[in-house]
Amino acid sequence: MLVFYTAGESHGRGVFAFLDGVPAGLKVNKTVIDRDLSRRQKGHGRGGRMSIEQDRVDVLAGLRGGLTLGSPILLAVWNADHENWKQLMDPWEISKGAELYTPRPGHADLAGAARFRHRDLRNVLERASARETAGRVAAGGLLRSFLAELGIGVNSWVTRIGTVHYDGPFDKGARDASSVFCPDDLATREMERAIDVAASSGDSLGGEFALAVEGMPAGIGSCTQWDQRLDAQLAMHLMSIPAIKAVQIGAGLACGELPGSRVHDPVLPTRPISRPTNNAGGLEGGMTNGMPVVARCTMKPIPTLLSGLPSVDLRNRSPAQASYERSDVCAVPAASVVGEAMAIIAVSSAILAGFAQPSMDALKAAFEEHRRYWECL
Ligand code: EPS
Repeated sequence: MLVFYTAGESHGRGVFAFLDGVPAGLKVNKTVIDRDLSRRQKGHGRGGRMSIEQDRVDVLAGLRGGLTLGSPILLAVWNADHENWKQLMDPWEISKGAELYTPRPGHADLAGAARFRHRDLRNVLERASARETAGRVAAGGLLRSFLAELGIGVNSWVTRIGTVHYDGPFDKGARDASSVFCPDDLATREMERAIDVAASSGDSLGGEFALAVEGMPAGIGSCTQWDQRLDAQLAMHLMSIPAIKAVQIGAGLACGELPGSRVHDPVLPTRPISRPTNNAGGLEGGMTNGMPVVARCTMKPIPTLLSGLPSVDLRNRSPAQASYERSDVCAVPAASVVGEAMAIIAVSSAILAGFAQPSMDALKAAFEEHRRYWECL
């Protein structure tokens, strides 16, 4: 079983990711993790904080000589900005001056004040901040090596910023050349423009990204128990990304409009068995069906607005404008990288549940035996 958690505050010392259940003997590639961390920091529309940070993974436990030990893994991404917040974020004694009392609509501030009875909303936002997703990407970057050993790859790309939509094919080179991680030149320019227009009026923009998991044999996940369904796990992992408001698998919403004859993908007598269409998004009955696993996530606009949304000062309930220090205008490209990490974690978790082995060699042998079985079915 894979255990994955994060810790850390946005302006504290760093963000940390804890992984347990990764088999021994996995060769981990630091460059792959750091590349993902760096991609997460990019994207047209990112704010001032990203010019302060240069995220890199620091391994605190669980690796020796580039290989996993089979013991718990602890990863750190240090916050360079902590230097500027030392007195305000000290674990023992803090100086005053950065308290917040006016909740930002759309952020965790108000609900967190009710949940934890914090008066100073900074105590909520420090953990609710999407800075936490650096820990997710570090963990996902490590597990990318695990999936690669099994012949599985995970990619995402941006398909919408505001009203600008792209529904063409995926191309990795084109995505990596795009300032908004959209594999199309024209759409990239229009998306950039939409972000600039939002920025110039003190506003923010959301959007959508797609992701695909390739190389999965059929039969990963399970139909026997609700929480073992891979579609449910994938949706939960993706929905947990800050600001994600909708997750669709395969044809998603369109399935509700079309008759069965146009939704269900025919089964062809090839070897391995194939499907001419992929409306199911690679998942049937909570298990992979041999087709790429395909999902889409919709992200709401960033809730911290330069223009300031109407709110109240919780000290006296008087009307007040939500506070603004600095913020991203659009973080959909960054979220798409977090989406890859969360999909990697969901899929790795399902594989480890199905093929639990303490060493990578034994797990690989069991997984490859399963793949051969599927390919000859
Ligand atoms: C965030 C606010 C901004 C973002 C941050 C998420 O940070 P700050 O409050 O320091 O200006 O830059 O995202 C990150 C730091 C990151 O690494 O993604 C928020 O309120 O959620």
